[in-house]
Amino acid sequence: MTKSAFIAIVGKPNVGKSTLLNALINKKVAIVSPKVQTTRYNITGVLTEGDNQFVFIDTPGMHKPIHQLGSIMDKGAENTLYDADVVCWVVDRPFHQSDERVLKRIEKSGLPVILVINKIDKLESKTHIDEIILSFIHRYDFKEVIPISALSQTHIDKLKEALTQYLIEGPHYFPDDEVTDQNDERRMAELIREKILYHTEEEVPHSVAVFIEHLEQNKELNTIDVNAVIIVERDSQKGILIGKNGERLKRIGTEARKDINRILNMKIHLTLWVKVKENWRNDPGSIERYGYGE
Ligand SMILES: Nc1nc2c(ncn2[C@@H]2O[C@H](COP(=O)(O)OP(=O)(O)OP(=O)(O)O)[C@@H](O)[C@H]2O)c(=O)[nH]1
Ligand SMILES: [Mg+2]
Repeated sequence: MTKSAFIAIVGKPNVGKSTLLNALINKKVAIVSPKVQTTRYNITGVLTEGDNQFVFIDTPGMHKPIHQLGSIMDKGAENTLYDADVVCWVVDRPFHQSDERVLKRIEKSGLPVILVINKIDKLESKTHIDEIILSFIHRYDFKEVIPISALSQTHIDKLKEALTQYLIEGPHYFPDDEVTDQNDERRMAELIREKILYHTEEEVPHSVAVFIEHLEQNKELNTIDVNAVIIVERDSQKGILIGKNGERLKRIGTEARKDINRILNMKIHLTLWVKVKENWRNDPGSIERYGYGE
């Protein structure tokens, strides 16, 4: 008998939700970066093991938004809670007032929740893990508390094991060989954005949108020609992104191409264009066009 479960992965920005998704399905379907608010929309990662299908939904970090984009992200994360069977609430430090936002929504959902303490590779001692556990444990009736390291893939199996009890008999919702709901263009645009997140600082990474404008098979070279557009909010940001003699943009392009080649198994010829669209994060039309709409 086939079984499946929808598992929402929620928490504050930067706690390691996307790293966890990739570790759980053992494939890179969500981009990861040291910057907050890396993930901008819900990303489905599917793991099918025989009769069991786990459908993980990675979500944008829940935060108090200051732009319309942020508001869509934050709301999108909340909405996964109303469709899920079980929740993994990922944390990486003791309870703080900023966790209230997540807690309130979890309480509203009434769902079974596993508290996932991430980044234990970074914590100095067991005392520190206990301190985090103690700060959370009385705030919700957690089904389990599981300390893990998504980065070093420690105790991922334990978490998966705990999740098997939430599988429900019924059909699989995705083909058994499918790993994500995102198409190749989306994944390419995201991998390009990931490189930008690593190579820029302060407001720039948050002001960037990436979309694929054109994609065409080049039969002679046996490659795919890809034109990607990088949107920034100001001319000064365009300058930063391009860099001296175009060096930064070139590096971003090279790294993105290598990743696309390796992860999506596509040999591409990548051309990047940088355009300015002022205040796009507050413009619903632009948000939609760049692929981050509701
Ligand atoms: N040391 C350590 N770092 C981790 C671990 N998991 C994630 N990180 C790092 O934490 C940072 C944030 O990881 P993400 O997976 O992008 O975090 P996120 O929760 O998806 O962030 P948003 O999408 O912005 O909400 C990255 O630099 C990761 O490499 C871990 O287990 N240990
Ligand atoms: Mg993320």
